[in-house]
Amino acid sequence: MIPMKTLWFLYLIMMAMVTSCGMTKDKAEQAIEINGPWEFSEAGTNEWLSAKVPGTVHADLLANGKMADPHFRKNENSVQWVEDKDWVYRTTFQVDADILNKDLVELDFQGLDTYADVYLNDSLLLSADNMFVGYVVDVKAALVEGKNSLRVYFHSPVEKGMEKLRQLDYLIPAVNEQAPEAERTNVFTRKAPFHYGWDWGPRLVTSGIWRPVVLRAADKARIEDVFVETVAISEDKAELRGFVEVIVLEEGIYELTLMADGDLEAFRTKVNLAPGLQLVPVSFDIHQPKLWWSNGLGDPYLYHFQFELQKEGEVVGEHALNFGVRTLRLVQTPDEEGRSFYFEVNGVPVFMKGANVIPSNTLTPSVDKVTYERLIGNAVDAHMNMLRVWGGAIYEEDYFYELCDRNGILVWQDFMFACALQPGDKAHLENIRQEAEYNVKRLRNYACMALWCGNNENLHGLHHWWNDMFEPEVEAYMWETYNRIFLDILPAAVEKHHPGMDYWSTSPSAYGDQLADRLSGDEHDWTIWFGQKPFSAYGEDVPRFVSEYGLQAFPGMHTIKDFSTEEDWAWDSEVMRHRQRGQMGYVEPDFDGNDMIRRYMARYYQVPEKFEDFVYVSQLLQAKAYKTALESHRRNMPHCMGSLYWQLNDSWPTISWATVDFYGRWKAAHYAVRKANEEVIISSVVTGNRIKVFAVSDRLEPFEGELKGTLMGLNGTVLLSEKVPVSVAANTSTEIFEDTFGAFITPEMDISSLMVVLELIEKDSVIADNIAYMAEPKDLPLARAEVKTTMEATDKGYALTLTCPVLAKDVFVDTPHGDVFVSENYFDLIPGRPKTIQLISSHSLDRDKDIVIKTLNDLK
Ligand code: BMA
Repeated sequence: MIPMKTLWFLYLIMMAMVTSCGMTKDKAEQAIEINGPWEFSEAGTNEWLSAKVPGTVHADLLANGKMADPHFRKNENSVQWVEDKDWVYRTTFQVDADILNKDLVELDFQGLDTYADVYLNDSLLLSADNMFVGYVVDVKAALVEGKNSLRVYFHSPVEKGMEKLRQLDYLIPAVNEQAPEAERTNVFTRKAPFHYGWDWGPRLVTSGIWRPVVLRAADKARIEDVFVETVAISEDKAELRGFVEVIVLEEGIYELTLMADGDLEAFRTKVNLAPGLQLVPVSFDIHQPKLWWSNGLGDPYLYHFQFELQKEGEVVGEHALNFGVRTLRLVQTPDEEGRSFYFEVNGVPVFMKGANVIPSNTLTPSVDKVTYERLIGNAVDAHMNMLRVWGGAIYEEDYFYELCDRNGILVWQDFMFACALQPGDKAHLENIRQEAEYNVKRLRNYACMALWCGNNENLHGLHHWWNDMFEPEVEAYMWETYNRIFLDILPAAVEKHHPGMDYWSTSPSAYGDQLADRLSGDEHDWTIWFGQKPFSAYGEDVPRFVSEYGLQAFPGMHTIKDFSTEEDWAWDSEVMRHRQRGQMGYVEPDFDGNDMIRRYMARYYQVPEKFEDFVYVSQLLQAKAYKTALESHRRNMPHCMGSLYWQLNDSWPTISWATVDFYGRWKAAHYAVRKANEEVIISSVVTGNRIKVFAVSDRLEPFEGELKGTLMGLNGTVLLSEKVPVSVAANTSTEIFEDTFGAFITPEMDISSLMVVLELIEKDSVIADNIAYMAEPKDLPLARAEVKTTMEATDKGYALTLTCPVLAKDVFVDTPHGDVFVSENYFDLIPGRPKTIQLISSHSLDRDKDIVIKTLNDLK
């Protein structure tokens, strides 16, 4: 019934369709990437090996066979020495007279990780200490014609951090760093916090040139940057304004033009510009604009803007920009409960369906474009319209935001601060200011940018985790530093460079920078998982916007086989304990995420003995949690207007909250999320003998339909089948039905043997469906399920049809190598109703040998 959009090969097609914006190609300006060959060496050893730039020392050591694969078993432990060393990268490059004669010649280091001394022709050019900013240095005088040498000396970030730590007589908390408490240093260094280990990722404290190094040269003038914003949209026009930032090297009269989509002249002006950095204001209208919409609401149309700067008829600067015309705001209006918290796109309140993202690899430069496309593809397939770039990692690559722009995925963007406090010295604060300004400027033109958020859980931590850790004067200093950064420096950077964009000082919090209270603002609902509440708690005291929640599962066996050997295959083996980073000593000594999975499993499922079955049920458990959460949040619309679960992806093959694993394999939960995120869903609440059915619709128009309810036994006996007309309201949740099961459920009946199949019918098609059970899976009297299959070849693989006379619960269709995409999986096969799914496969499959079917019934 649901059109199957998720085909692996579509990622490749998408990739081909996506035109890369990449680096601006200016005719006038020259930009040459210094791409080596580069080599690297441990400082002091003079043993040079080939290196990949952009990259990391870990990836280079791995490529040169000098380091074991940290993703395999417990190898991570054996690579920790890397973080204690200093590393040197070097290359040479040619410069010709043509470049040297330009008015401006610069080296642009777009990402140095992190404490780096850069030498050009053996002279110190730059000392860097923030991986999140680019460094641009004038090198006209330092370059020579012909061969030039570049050497970058990276100091051990851990050593540097320890030097700073030793200067203090107190500790600064950093709860997730995987190091003894007195040796946690990530807060001293403006470097991705998760490199130091997190509760889902390894500790790989990298060094390296992680973003390109580019030699840039310009004559007369150069367009340095632009900023464009949509001020207003009316029926027939959009009003836009902004400015163009020009570096002027030669005074004079310049002409600036802006062409939209090739031939539409949007703007033209003549200006007299003096040498230096100049801002040229731009304002223009677009008539009958094509708007940018978030996924599900319409096309995310992007205009192609081409800015051109001319002097005396000669083009001296160009700048290309793909721009989405849209208005967007975060609406926080007082209401009966507190305040709203919702995003309005082009005037339409939109429920945010999405997830938190982390980097797809700890070694972030190793994440290639295909992986980014897969990541955003997985979000689109699951009907998401928002991703949160969480604050413990990196300000993502431009390609990430380009893909979000093209696919209508809004971005909640954290600044890179998470679960920790910060030092308050002047140099550190100044470093943060520069980082904020740099990244706000870098990302401000993306249509997808929906919110800047100061940090992740730091305010929560100050109140709940670290309140008794400090002497009073240190505590006061911590607060002062907190306020300086999150209530002053960061919002000032947003206001200065991204006017009109909303800033939220911390996630989660209530209106007015207060502790989260569920009455306004956003919430991280960890009462389920960390707080051990039942899944039903997702539907109680529902927050206004849930920006985190989740439950862990094991990745599938194919992935487990990739990182472990058979001897490790037990939920509590040494390797599976090592892989599990969520330590929860507060529950019980030595309690970890694996124990928590098991504990939750026992509440809802019979805990299987066999590891493979345990893995399968862990995924069903997670899917059940996310289905319950999403349906609860959406049923509570418009009180609740967002549901971003923790987390979409993994940074290594592991046991985590992710719904898609490191290799891109979907866990059961991703299928569940896709279904619960459909444009129209029906969701029921069964209490005793009563059922309430809700329809949640993201459509902007109301519609009429019929609700069909079929009460049946798990063995297939139909007790009742009825249709009632229903009206579904636009862009909200509507209760469409409430009744008792009346005579159909008698006191002597075992109601756990019943199920209700709910279908919402519009114009003879089922547009949404769901199944209500009367008992938890562990208490369902499931019969032996003999699932019969037929298989037919299609042009993309195979169509597999399954049938079973009794309920087959949580049907998992698997193939031998885990390289076949199954369009729908982990579904309940309704008694007597055949279901056809697609197997997307590039190789041939034999139904008898290659199709493996597992059901929950098998485990009884
Ligand atoms: C949230 C996140 C992360 C963490 C996750 C799971 O608080 O912000 O810091 O990984 O929970 O614990």
